[in-house]
Amino acid sequence: MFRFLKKKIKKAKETIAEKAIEETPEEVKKSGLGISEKKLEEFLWQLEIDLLESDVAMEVAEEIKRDIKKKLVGVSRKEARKIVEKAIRDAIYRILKESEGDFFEEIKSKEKPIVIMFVGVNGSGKTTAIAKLAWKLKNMGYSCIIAACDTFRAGAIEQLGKHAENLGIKLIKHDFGSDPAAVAYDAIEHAKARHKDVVLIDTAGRMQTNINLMEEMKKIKRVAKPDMIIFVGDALTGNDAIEQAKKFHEAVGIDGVILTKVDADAKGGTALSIAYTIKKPLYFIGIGQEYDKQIPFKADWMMKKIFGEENN
Ligand SMILES: Nc1nc2c(ncn2[C@@H]2O[C@H](COP(=O)(O)OP(=O)(O)O)[C@@H](O)[C@H]2O)c(=O)[nH]1
Ligand SMILES: [Mg+2]
Repeated sequence: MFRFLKKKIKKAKETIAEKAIEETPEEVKKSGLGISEKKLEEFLWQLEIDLLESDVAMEVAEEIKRDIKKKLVGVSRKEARKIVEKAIRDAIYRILKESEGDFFEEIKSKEKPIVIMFVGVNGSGKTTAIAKLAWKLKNMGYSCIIAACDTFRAGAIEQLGKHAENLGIKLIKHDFGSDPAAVAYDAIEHAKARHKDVVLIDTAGRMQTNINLMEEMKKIKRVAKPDMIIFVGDALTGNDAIEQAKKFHEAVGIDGVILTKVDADAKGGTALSIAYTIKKPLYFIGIGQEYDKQIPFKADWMMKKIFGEENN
């Protein structure tokens, strides 16, 4: 996980602490400064490219660069060496910390049934994320209903049906090709009648540029009036996932993010930047196919992965 990002950050730490200081002209050093602004710019430029190559979103890479620069320009030579690592760490930690959110705390205060709608392109991992969350919610004592509103993709209803059966959770479904908003409506009515706690609405994917898809999402939203809309993105698609998140956010408004397939993500930039880019929390990350492989996103967890010594 995050091998790329880890390597790039390590490189930045070393080059700024060694080369940027060494290569700062004598006359600047004599004035007591550790790194000249020009030298620092050069190395931060390289860091920015490295971050972009690790799937970090442009605006996030720039923010990190600005943050580091603020801390390092004008410090003494002795100080510079000491604070390079801290400056880089702090810049990244601030972004990660802002990405945190407590999903379970968030739903606690909501009136039941709590309706949660999941959106995202085909294959991003919506159905799996719903099954994992339903498993978790059930273990926490919430009663759940799942609404099979992906009536578009062949096999989608059966896939969800299998999960529902495994988990012992009621699935509300109509036929393939039917109106997804009607399925959502039925599921919510069912939940109200049976005093269920949570309704999880699965939706169809296709492409985020597909106008029909966005219209369909808006219609489901109008009918279901969800308490929360969660965008599900695939970490492996990098900046695409971030662009998708923005598109869905524009169309229906997103309250939080689940990033899937993080277990297979060698880069790491998507996890670092997706929530920060749309200013919504990254509630969970998917780290495998099993039900228990979806964990709340924590800044400290990711810091350990990208600054820690262990090789993963
Ligand atoms: N390795 C891994 N695979 C995942 C994860 N989440 C989903 N998948 C796989 O990604 C594929 C697409 O998932 P699915 O839930 O059907 O996506 P949907 O089209 O958005 O509903 C499936 O083969 C899942 O098993 C994850 O966190 N890690
Ligand atoms: Mg699906």
